[in-house]
Amino acid sequence: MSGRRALAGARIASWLRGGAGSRVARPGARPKEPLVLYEFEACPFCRRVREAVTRLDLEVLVRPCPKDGQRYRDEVRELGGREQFPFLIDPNTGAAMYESAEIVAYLHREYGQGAPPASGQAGALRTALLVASGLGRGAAGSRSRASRSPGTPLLLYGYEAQPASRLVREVLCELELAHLLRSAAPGSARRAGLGLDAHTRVLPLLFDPNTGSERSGWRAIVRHLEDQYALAPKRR
Ligand SMILES: N[C@@H](CCC(=O)N[C@@H](CS)C(=O)NCC(=O)O)C(=O)O
Repeated sequence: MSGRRALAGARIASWLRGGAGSRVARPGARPKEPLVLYEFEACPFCRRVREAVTRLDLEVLVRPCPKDGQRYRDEVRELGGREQFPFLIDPNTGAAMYESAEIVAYLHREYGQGAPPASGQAGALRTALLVASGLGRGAAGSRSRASRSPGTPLLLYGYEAQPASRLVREVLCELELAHLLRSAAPGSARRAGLGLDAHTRVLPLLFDPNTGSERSGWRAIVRHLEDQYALAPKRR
């Protein structure tokens, strides 16, 4: 699929989500340790949680668990008892939980001010809208591909509703590459330190401590991930 079509699909998803995950809103206390999130990109329930991560401007260690993933799924079964996603662990409080709406409520309670917006709450219609929002990206970010494991997690700056960030997260997910996701949506205090500009240094930004490299923009990041970690080609 061409980059333009992929971006269009990601844009439609963000548009259908009505701005959820596009900016920081009412963050509260900051966790000392990053939260740990087991999830996969194409899972609509996981998106509900990732939108809250953006809203609350959190830093989360993501361990991607695509459908047939080999790397982290066993861990989830051992820690939580079953393979269901999203699954969150908060090392700061010892909390571990499934259920996207419960996770979102928990994040708002611990790290926000006030209740989550309607888009972050459970309900048949809200869930249907979440599912519909992903249709433009088809199966991208749902199945694993053989990959090399990075010794140290990668570091990604981006945010949920940014279409270019989504294209990067899809590849991170398919290759099961653990990464520290540092939210950097409009309104985030992190943006000032990134030296972003309009052309050469843009989000998403990836730092790879394993190779000492830094990449800006989805095309350069995806190329890096494919070159360094993929052992099987992208599905068409
Ligand atoms: N009610 C749950 C539903 C979660 C759910 O059904 N997740 C799917 C992925 S979208 C899942 O875990 N499927 C099992 C699997 O992927 O192995 C929630 O809101 O978190």
